Amino acid sequence: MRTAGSPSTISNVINHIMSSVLFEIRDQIAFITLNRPEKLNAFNREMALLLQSRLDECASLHEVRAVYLTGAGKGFSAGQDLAEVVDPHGPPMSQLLAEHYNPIVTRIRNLPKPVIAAVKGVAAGAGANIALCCDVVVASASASFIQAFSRIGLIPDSGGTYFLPRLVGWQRASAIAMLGDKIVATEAERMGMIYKVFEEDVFEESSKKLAATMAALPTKALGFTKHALNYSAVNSFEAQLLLEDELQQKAAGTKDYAEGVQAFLEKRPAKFKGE
Ligand code: T3D
Repeated sequence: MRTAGSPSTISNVINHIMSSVLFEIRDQIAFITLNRPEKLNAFNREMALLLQSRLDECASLHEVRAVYLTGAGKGFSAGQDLAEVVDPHGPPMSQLLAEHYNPIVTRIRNLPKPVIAAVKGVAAGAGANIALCCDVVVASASASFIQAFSRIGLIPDSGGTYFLPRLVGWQRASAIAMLGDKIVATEAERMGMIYKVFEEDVFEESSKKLAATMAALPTKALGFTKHALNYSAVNSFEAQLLLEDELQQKAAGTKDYAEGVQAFLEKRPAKFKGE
């Protein structure tokens, strides 16, 4: 096990515990935990910038083959810390999207590794949309998703107006975004907003098992798949076929492809290394 910024002294231990983003690498999975539980993990500037730097580490570290993003305490994240937006010393509105949320969702989409959002409790505002931009979103039975923006006179951000209609269709996205309804996990699963709901008592174990499964897959091929899916939203059919061709050539050049084919022919499970 490797813990980035491993605590070695008492003050490091305290810093680690008090950090607004916890980070640990175990069994090739980077566990990122939003850690302001007393505020339902609402984002302040520190948390937004720390999350970005942890995602950068996930991109650069070869040993990381999947990312597991979750929240500490009873919620995933309640979005922007609203106390910070009225704080005269807080970041101005002009910084919030440009320096906080847009770089976070862009990093998640551009990370060539699977990112699993494990949502327990509430995911609201930017917290909901950061979860929804992840590759696979799973939730505990008591989780919920709220496009809380209209409740305070804002519009869905953090990619919400991009991902929501693609996930659940225009009509539902339009109603959910405007009404700011609380969508419970089972309903979110039924409408395709999220991948799967796990019962409360098995949520942690099941969601981590899913992350482990993804970390053992051919990482480069998953990265290329993610790239292709990113472009499928904007490409023409012809352009998408060309992109698939280009990425398939790259996938075919990986060691994991050679291993996958060999394992099939030898009738044994493949041992992928993410290379
Ligand atoms: O200018 C901009 O804001 C641009 C940026 C936009 C991005 C956004 O994300 S905008 C959307 C911001 N988020 C919200 O509007 C959600 C606000 N929170 C809520 O509506 C409710 O807390 C929830 C529906 C999410 C959960 O309700 P509940 O009853 O389970 O929990 P609670 O009691 O309301 O919250 C628990 C504590 O967390 C509470 O603190 P306290 O009273 O115990 O000291 C509450 O104030 C705090 N908290 C929850 N959300 C936020 C928050 N504190 C600051 N900011 C929050 N967003």
